[in-house]
Amino acid sequence: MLATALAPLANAGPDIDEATSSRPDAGATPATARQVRGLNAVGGTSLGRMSGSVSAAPVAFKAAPTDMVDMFMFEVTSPSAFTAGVEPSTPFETSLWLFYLKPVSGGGFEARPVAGNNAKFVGASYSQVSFPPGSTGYLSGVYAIAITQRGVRPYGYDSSGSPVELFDPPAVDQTGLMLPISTEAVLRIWGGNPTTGGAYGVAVSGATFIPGTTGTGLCGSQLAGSCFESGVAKGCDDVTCCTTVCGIDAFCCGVLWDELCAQLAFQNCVIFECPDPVCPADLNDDGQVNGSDLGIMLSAWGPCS
Ligand SMILES: [Ca+2]
Ligand SMILES: [Ca+2]
Repeated sequence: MLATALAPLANAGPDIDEATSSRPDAGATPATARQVRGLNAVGGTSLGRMSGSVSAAPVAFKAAPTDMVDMFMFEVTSPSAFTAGVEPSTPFETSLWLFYLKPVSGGGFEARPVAGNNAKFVGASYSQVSFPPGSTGYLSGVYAIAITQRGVRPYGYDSSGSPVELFDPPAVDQTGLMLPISTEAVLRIWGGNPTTGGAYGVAVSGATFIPGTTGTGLCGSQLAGSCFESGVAKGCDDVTCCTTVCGIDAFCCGVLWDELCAQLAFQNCVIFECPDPVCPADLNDDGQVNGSDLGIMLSAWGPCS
């Protein structure tokens, strides 16, 4: 009994939900995906479960569809050990889509197809995806999973800009991995006509939170996270704000974008545009209420003489 009690649980890592304080819905592309990261991720905390919800939203061929796709970005530590499986209690028919993320010049990533699945077994409403058996070209690194209702599929563009399938069609019985038609193809849009939706959970093995050393020190790197939230990376996702804050405190780009850096962002990056003609807090009359006005107020702070 003791051995049983001490046995490691499968998927024993911390959970991640699609919603953050600043963004309630995981997007459908790498630029808008929920990044699985957090302060407790330093050192590579294992990822156990991803959760969220998708809704019935009949929209065909949209780069950023209404909530019929939720994408998560995370670190795969061992491609051969990686699996992601929708929980059987998820109340709608699902598909899972695994993408390799290729960095592109200028920042960001292209999502390239790896594998998809509709049904874990014949008749299953839920999906499970892994790397294609025998594939050796996939290394540890940042990957993305998208969950959709079944029937929603990812597409690239052909040379004339028309949508083309990224994956082979599903088997008649919906089981097995759908493999890429071309591993060089790039996710551009999603198509489908989902009529159901609901809350889902996806159990994950062989993956971790994105480590804090990924995308280090790059102002504007989307891996760096929001300027207004503490994170595990150096820098933040807005180039202008990141440059401003790191000019004040080099720690934010040199070591870690911590809570103090997020506070500096609030103090120096949030700009309230003043309506004409009067804005009492615009002390220097430059049309904005920002840190400059706060500085003027603070420099005059104290007892009247
Ligand atoms: Ca969602
Ligand atoms: Ca979504």
